[in-house]
Amino acid sequence: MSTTIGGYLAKRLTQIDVSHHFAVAGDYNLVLLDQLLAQDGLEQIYCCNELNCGFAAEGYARARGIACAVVTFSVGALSAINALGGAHAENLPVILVSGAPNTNDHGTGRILHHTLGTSDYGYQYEMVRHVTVAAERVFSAEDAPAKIDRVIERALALSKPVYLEIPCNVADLECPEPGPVEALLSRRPSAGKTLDRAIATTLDFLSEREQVVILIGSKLRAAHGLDAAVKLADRMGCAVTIMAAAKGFFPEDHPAYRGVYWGNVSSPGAKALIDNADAILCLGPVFNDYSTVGWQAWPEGDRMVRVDPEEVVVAGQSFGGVSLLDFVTALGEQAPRRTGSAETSSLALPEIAPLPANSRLTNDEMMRQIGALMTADTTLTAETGDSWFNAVRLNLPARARVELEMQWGHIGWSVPSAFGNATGSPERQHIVMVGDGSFQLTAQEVAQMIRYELPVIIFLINNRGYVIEIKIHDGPYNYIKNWDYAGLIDVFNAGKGHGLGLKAGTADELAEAITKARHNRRGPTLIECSLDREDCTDDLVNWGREVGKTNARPPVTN
Ligand code: TPU
Ligand code: MG
Repeated sequence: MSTTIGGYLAKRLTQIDVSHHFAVAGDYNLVLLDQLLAQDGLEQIYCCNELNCGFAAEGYARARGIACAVVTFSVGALSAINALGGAHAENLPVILVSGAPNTNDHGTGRILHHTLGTSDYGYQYEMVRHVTVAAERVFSAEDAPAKIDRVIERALALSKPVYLEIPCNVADLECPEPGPVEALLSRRPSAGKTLDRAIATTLDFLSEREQVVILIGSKLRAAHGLDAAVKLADRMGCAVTIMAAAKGFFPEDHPAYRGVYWGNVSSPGAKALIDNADAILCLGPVFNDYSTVGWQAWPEGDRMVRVDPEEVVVAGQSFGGVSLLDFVTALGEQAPRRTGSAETSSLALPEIAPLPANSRLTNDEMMRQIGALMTADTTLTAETGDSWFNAVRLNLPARARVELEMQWGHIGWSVPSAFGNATGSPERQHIVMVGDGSFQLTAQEVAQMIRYELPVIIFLINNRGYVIEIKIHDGPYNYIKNWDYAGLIDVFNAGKGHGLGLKAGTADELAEAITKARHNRRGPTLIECSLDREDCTDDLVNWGREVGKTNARPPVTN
C-alpha cells in the first residue's frame, strides 16, 4: 500500500488525534494542501495570516495536546516563527509545516520569489531551529517517513514545537503508508535507579520537615502531571498553592487549595504559606522576572524540591533524566502525611458586591459578571494586560480551564489562540478577555470565528490604552487610536455571518449583552466593555511598580 508524502503526514496527524490543521495558502504549499485535503477525518481550517495561524495551532494544542499549521515559504513561515517561539515558551507541541522551493532549483544559483533574493534557501531552516526541538527538510520519498515520524515523536515527547519543510515538488511523491503509530507515542520511562534515588532523597528530606507546601507551576500540564499532583496532595494533606501561569491547573474546590502565590500580588494567605514553609515541592515552575515580581518572590535554596519535566532537584542535588510524571506519581505512593501547612483554612477571595443596574461599568463589576459565567465547561483565554490579574483572581469551579501566555506574553495572542482552542474543543464554552491594545494586533481572526460559526464570547476591555505599560513606565507611546470595536463585527459579517458586536458602558448593559451572547450560538459575540483608564486592579498597579523598578536597574559597573 502506498500514499504520498503529504498523505503520509495527513494519516499520521489523524493517528495522533489531530482532526484539524490550520493553513494559509501559497504557491509553495498548494500541492501539499491538496494532499492534506484528501485525508478523511482531517479538516483544513484557514487563517487570515501566518502569525495567527501559528497561534491558532498553539490554541488547538492547548485543547488537544498537539496541533499542526501549514504555511508557505519565508513570507509565511517567518511570521509563524513568532508563534512558534510562543509555543516553545509555553510548552505546546505545534508542528509547523512549510512549503519550499522546487528541489531542482536548490544549489543552481537561481533567484526565486519569496526568498531573500539570494540563492540560498537554507536560512529558514536555520532560523526555525532556534524555536523548535526538531526540524527536518524533506527532499525525497525515501527519507520522508523517518523525518516526519521523528519530528512528531519529539513534539509529543517534549511538548515543544517542531518543523517540517516540504518542497513544492515532493509533496505528492509516492511513499509508503504509515504503519502503527504506537512507537511515536510511547514515553521514555525515567531510568529506574535514578528515579529511586530521587524519591529516596526526597523522602529523607521530607522526613525532617513539617510545614510542607506544594507549589504548582505551568509546566505541570505539559508534563501530563495534573492528576498525579492531585493524588500527591491527597496523600500528603498539605497546603497547595499555584503560580499565576498555572491558574486552573489544580482544582480550586480541593480542600488543600490555598490560592495563587505571586509575591506581593498573591491571594490572601498564599505568600505567608510559602514564606513560612520549611519545604516547598515545586511542580513544573517557571521563575521569571514577571512571576517573581522582579526577582522578589523567588523561593530558592535548601527548602526547595524543584520538579522539572526532565529533572528533579532536591535541596540542590540534581537527578537528571527523571520525568516529572514518574516522580510525582511515585512520590504520590510513598510521601509522608504532612498536614501542618493546611491547618489554617482557605482564605477565599472576597466576593465582589454587584453594582446598581445603571451605574457606570467598573472593572470589578465586569469581573463579577464574567466570573458568574464560569462553569466546569468553560475555557477562559486571558490576554496579557490587566486581564492576567483579572483572570487570576477568579474563584474557579473544578474543571474550568484558564489559558494564559505568561512566558511569551505576545499581545494579540488570545484571539487566534482561542479560535484554535474552540476549533479543538467545540463542546466547551470559550470566553476571551482581551485589552483594546492587544486586540489591535490580531483582530481579523474574529472573522474566522464567524466563518466557522464558533460561539466564542469576547470581552474587549476598552480602557483607551496600554494600561499595563502605563503602570510599568508611562509615556505617549502607551496611548492608542480608538476603534469602533463592536462595529467591526458587522464588517467581518459582510452581510452573511452571525457575529454579534455589542457595547456595554453600564452594569445592566453588560448583563443584557451577556444574555444575548449566550443565545448567539452560530457565531462569536464581541462585547466592548468601556472602562475608565484608571480603573484597573490594584494587583496590576502593585506588580507594575515592582517590574518597572527591575527594568530600570542601571548597568552594574565594576
Ligand atoms: O489591560 P491593558 O490596557 O493593559 O491591555 P491592552 O490594552 O491590551 O494593552 C497591552 C499593552 C502591552 C504592550 C504594548 N502589553 N505588553 N506590551 C508590549 C508588547 C508589544 N508587542 C508584543 C507583540 N507583545 C507585547 N507584550
Ligand atoms: Mg487597554
